Amino acid sequence: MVSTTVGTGRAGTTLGATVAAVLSLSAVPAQAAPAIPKVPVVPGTTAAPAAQLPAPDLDGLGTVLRKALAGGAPGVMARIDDTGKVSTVHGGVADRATRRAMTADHRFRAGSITKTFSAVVLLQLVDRGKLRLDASVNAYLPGLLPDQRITVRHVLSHRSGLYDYTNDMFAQSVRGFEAVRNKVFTYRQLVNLSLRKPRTNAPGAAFAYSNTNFVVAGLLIEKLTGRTVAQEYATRIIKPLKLADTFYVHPKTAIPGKHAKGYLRSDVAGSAPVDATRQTLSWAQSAGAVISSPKDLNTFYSALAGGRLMSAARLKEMKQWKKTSSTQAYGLGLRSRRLSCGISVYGHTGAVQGYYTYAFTSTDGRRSLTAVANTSNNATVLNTLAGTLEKAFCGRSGSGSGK
Ligand code: HEL
Repeated sequence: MVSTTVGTGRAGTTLGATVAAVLSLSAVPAQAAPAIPKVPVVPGTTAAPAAQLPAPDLDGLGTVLRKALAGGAPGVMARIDDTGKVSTVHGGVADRATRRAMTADHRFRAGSITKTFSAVVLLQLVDRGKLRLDASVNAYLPGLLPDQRITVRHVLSHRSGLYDYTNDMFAQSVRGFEAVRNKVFTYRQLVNLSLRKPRTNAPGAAFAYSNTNFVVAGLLIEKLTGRTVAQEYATRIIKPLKLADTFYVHPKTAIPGKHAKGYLRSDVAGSAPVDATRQTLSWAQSAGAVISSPKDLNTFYSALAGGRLMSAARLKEMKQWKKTSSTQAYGLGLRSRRLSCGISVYGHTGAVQGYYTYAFTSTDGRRSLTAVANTSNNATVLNTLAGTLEKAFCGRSGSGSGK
């Protein structure tokens, strides 16, 4: 595991050079935690500027990432951007066949982080008076949905009740993936897969995470702009923020340039993981097909939180949190998590075949973390990776897998 810090801060430190060393270091003694005042909060309400955040705990971050490697991730990478100071931690391999080392500058599939991209485009359209959040989806896409009461806001907050068709698609992880990895769907085909099943709740009545909602978002983007989702991401987000590692290549199957290969764990114990790197991701599109890098996702969420992607009024609406658990909440294409030190961060998670991602930012956007493991269908790694937020934003007082 290797960690470096560049920018205005201290020189880089090396935690260990090989995966073997990493795994043998998993019992690193916990460091003494500095006294950090706890602030009583509800999710998403603490506006702690990055300047007031505890310093990131890079050693703790390394420990969390070692646990992810021990849990079965071939490689891990994390990057913190903190008001100009960049810290990275990485370990393991980006490619199991060649043993090429993982470093924190690899591109990967960001999965549902794409949902924030789609929400940003739609909120920009609200800003321009082209879309109303409380209008029926069918007002823009006549006849699409069987319930006139489903609004744009319901869709972006996962409160529409539209069934998630991926539940059935990936009931068997490898077989389900192989069945769709080269397929090209239209948005309407995906919506129709959902509509074969009853709604999970009445419009607005409950939170029920569903990819179908953000497929509808893609349809709205294309209908309202007359352009493709790829074009809208490019002109509204990728080019203005100069995100050189961020792509939407659907239905092409390759990740351009330097990238980590992604490995899908089989449901069958003892079976080798499947190299899932190449796929159309057509089953997700505007719900999950963005390719990016830790650097770019940190830039993206910092820009979002810093108010550079939409008006203050729209950002406020994006952050109208509804609780989904005691520590988590969902806004519009945006997650909020309250950490053990009382600080809330927001961003999104991603889980597509081969890749797990956490990309979150402080409420002022000045400190951002992206952490990635090139595995999936592995709950141990997914849960372990959540500990990176604690180490990045709570510092040494952060709880979780890093201690
Ligand atoms: S699921 C999530 C995550 N989101 C949702 C979306 C995404 N990803 C998917 O819908 C893919 C589901 C299949 C992934 C696959 C695997 O692990 O590779 N799992 C199986 O096949 C299981 N049988 C809510 C976790 C999010 O964090 O928002 O990304």
